[in-house]
Amino acid sequence: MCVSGGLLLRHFLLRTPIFIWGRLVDYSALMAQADALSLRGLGKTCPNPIVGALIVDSSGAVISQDFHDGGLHAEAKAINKIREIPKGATLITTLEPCNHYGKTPPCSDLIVKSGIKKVVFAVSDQNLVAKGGADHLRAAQVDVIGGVLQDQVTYSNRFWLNKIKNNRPYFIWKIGMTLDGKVCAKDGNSKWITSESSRAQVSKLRSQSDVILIGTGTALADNPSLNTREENVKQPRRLVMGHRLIPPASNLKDQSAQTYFLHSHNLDVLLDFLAKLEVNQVLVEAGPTLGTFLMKSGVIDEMHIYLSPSLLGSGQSFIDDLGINSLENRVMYKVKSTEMVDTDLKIILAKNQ
Ligand code: AOF
Ligand code: ZN
Repeated sequence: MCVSGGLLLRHFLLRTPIFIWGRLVDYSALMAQADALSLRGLGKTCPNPIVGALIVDSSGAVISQDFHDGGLHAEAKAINKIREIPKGATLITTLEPCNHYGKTPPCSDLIVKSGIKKVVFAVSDQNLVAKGGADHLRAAQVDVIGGVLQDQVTYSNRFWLNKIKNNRPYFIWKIGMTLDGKVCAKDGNSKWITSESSRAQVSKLRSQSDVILIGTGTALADNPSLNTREENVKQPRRLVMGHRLIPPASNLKDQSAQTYFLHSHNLDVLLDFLAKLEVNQVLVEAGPTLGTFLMKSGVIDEMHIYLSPSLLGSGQSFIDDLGINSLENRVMYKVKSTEMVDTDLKIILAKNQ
């Protein structure tokens, strides 16, 4: 059975496998592959989205795939890899193809020229200057299906999508703490609260981040480098917020990565600066002072908590007084996932996902 467009049918197709030339093609499985591919662009694409694209032939076999890494758009990279697009090929892409002349010509035009007659995408383009690719393709007789695996891909691209919606980057606060919420012992030692495997995960998260934010307090107390141990990646940019001066010998002043010093305690100044950097996402590795300030300001979209199965009883808490006196005013998050990382429990919490 060969299936083609039609609104009702399309609605049906989003939930069920389909057949191409008698073969079963499950678009959600292919979209999951494109989604996984897109994640390889994390930390490399700002101010733009992460995007993964696959081309399958009429039998449903993947014949080309690529992802956006800050250069050409994913669809263009996947198309350019094949000399001649075979008849009956389908493009699977996590984002609706763009429809504008920006750094590159519109992907919608390239798709039409390539002879691809079917495009399946997950999330509509929310960028006002680039949107409209699906309509352009349909007008050129290309069969277009949108919304496949939309929730999953929306989550993967939450940094870019939220930036468009909220006009500010997405903030992730990473905290390694004891069971009683301590990030530093009474003697001032804050190193190695969490396991080696947890620290390796944080290193990876750094490599996927657009900028890492700390306060001068953490800079002076811990002298962190904030580098990633991942190989073949650019070290993430570092941003230190606060008025105190950082000594020239500080690791943050080494040549491994670009570091910005923002001599301010003001949220608007921070957001203006981040807008100039055009980042989609900020990894906050701050201590309680800056962390509490950002939490009170309402910008912490997500927390990654590494909970060590240990107790200190005394020492510094990860968060200070939020000025909340009643339960109904407490700050609520949703648990997105839990995972054992060696001996630690990792909890990802998000506000609006
Ligand atoms: C990307 N990569 O794979 C796709 C994008 O700045 P420009 O000219 O490259 O255009 C960026 C816009 O293009 C972006 O905001 C999004 O709307 C659309 N699609 N962008 O960087 C891609 N497919
Ligand atoms: Zn494009």
